[in-house]
Amino acid sequence: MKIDILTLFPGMFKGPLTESLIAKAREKGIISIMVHDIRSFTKDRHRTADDKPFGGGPGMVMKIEPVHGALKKLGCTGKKGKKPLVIYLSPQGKPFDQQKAKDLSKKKHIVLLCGHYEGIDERIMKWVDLELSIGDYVLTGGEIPAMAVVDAVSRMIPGVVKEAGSVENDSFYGGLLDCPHYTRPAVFEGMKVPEVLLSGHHKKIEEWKKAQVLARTSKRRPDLISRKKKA
Ligand code: 9WO
Repeated sequence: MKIDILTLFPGMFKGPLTESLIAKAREKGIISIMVHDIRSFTKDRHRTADDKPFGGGPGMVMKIEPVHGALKKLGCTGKKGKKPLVIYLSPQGKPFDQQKAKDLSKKKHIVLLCGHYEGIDERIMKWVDLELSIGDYVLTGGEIPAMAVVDAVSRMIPGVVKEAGSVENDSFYGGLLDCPHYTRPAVFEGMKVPEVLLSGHHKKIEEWKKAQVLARTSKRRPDLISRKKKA
């Protein structure tokens, strides 16, 4: 899978893309992720990427020409042919969830467009296929949400996370909260690990996990239980 990220702040992506499982998946060639600086598509002497909003108001708006130039270079603006899926990250988008992550992980090529300041000139929406929100809060830009999408989508691609697909995603646990986890030591400052986990009794362990998943989810996120019943 190919992921292109368009941003005015490419440096923000260095950490998340060069550490841990995402870095490994890139090295293995399972995913190709490229970050492009929108400013490099400006054509004026001052490399202007933003301007004052028409109609007044606070802050700055990202200019359409450099963003359009970047989308054009990635083949997102043509009339025909297989085009990448262009996704804009904004609080106005549809909620991004595990199902969306799974769906997107099957795409060949996606482009994540990150706005900053008060956003991008609305006319850019002509080339945007999907607007996604990772939650109901406003950030300084779409960069962190783009990283969240890259991370969630990448781990759904076979080979990125060990045992992906089988264990949590398609099983009973899908759509519900995870159970608690423990590792050595078996006792820490007097706190014991639940006995059943040390018993070696696999059937009882599975039953315990299932009960934990249901108890936690109904207590903390009852909405997920009613959603699952409907699905
Ligand atoms: C700025 C602003 C200032 C005053 C009043 C309202 C305002 N809204 C915004 C705004 O939405 N700015 C955005 C900043 C423009 C697009 C990029 N930015 C962004 C994306 N912030 N938060 C997101 C985001 C994206 C996906 N999921 C959650 C949040």
